[in-house]
Amino acid sequence: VVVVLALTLSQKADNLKRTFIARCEKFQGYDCQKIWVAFEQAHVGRDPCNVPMEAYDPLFAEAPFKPACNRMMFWSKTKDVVHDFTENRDCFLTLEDTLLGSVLDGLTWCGKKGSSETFSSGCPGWKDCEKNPVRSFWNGASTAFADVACGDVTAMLNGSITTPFSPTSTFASIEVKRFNSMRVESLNVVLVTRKNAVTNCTNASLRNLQEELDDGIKYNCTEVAESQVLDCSSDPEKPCGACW
Ligand code: ZNA
Repeated sequence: VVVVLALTLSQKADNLKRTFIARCEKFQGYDCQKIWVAFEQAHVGRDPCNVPMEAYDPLFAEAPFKPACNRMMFWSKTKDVVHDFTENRDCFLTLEDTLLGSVLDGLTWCGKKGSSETFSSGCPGWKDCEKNPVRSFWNGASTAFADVACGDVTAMLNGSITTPFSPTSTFASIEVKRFNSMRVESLNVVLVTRKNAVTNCTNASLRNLQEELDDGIKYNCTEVAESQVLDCSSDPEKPCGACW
């Protein structure tokens, strides 16, 4: 039983590497083996509850986030609709459209003290401990991606919840704080609404968002029906500026 279990575990980690490399190879001009090694060294052999986000700095140096002024899209609680949109249209770029974001999206991984392997099961969950390898990666990636934000920045937030700008979200706790008025001209919130929307642009949490912004960054908010976002993803002829 122990042998079968050990085989299953190592096979899962092999799958993770295969997925990582296959997704990475969709991007031209990178050494994916080298990127994998930088990824491994961030978590391998470490206590899976004690991986700081700085552990990923060598990985971020290997495949840096490049600024895409006026096209950068942040999001919170809108994962499906935002990626449906960015997969179909070139208007905007989310973190998950970058090399490292797309390679690791949806994956779970960790190391173990005294082991040189990467595991893809038996890893701490998002909330089990703060410094787990997955959460630290996304915190570090969100920091680095927000640091290069420039021009007019867009954020897709969820108008079907009472607190679209939640203080505990990555968007509020990390990304907004990194927007620098030297680089970022404006933040444009797209508040995605459904028929029974509970929130509009006058929402209290969005007032907090405006107060959080670095002085000099302009702020706009537009309520957009989810159906309108989906229509625009399926119509590549429609100019990006006509979506909302
Ligand atoms: N692609 C990701 O898995 C991911 C992306 C994870 C964390 C952060 N990001 C960045 S930050 C993303 O590119 C957006 O710009 C920002 C969204 O983060 P958020 O404001 O915290 O929004 P959210 O919808 O609460 O969380 C985003 C994602 O984080 C989720 O889809 C999950 O993958 C993960 N997550 C957040 N909270 C939990 C969680 N996973 C498990 N348990 C949780 N409690």
